Amino acid sequence: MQGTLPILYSFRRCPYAMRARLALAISGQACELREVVLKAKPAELLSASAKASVPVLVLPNGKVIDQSLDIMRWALQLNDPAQWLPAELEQAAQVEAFIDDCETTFKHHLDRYKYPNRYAGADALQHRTAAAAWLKQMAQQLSPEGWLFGPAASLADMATAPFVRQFAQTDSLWFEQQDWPALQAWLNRIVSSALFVSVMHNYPVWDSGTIGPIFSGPVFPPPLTF
Ligand SMILES: N[C@@H](CCC(=O)N[C@@H](CS)C(=O)NCC(=O)O)C(=O)O
Repeated sequence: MQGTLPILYSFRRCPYAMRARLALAISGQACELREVVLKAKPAELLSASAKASVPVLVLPNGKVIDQSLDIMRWALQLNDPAQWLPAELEQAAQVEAFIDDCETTFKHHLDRYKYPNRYAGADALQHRTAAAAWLKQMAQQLSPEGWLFGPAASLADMATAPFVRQFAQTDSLWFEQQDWPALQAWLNRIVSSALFVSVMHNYPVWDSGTIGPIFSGPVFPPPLTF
């Protein structure tokens, strides 16, 4: 049954779901959270979105948003206290292109580095090298303040950090040994933030037909700069 809060179908470790939760949390938009198991998706998720990937957000009016970036934009358009959305059209296009490149080029190599057995003929180390080259280029883009587009965090940082985190965790010792101080600092700053920690809370798997727990971000004292 649909209540007054949006329903978020989520999977804690999914980088797409992570970024959706980041935007929902910073916007202050509370949701009913339904933690799913990807191998046993609940009927409610399948009927909301035939595509059945997570995250999926079902609004109280029945509208379904089933792309993580669209969920981010929806939440930030309601409330964007840290000004993650680019203010200018030209920058918006650059941010869009950057996120797209991360999801295609970087993620292609990340998946084959992390799960070589799922891809016939994939050489994990070759893909690690290719992903690392992408990251080196990304690091060159970091501003003196340590963010991808300008002096503060933006949609680009938040939409891509969950994928870089996944890359770092694949072999954390190797990642820490690389000479990428600015990139490592960028990732650490994001994943150790109160916001990120809050969206990684462990919720029990949702039982079909029940009401899930309320998900909402931490309350930050103004001014909010992250
Ligand atoms: N383009 C989608 C991709 C979401 C996606 O691929 N999520 C993965 C989990 S990380 C998923 O649900 N895969 C479907 C499955 O494993 O059955 C988005 O941005 O929301």
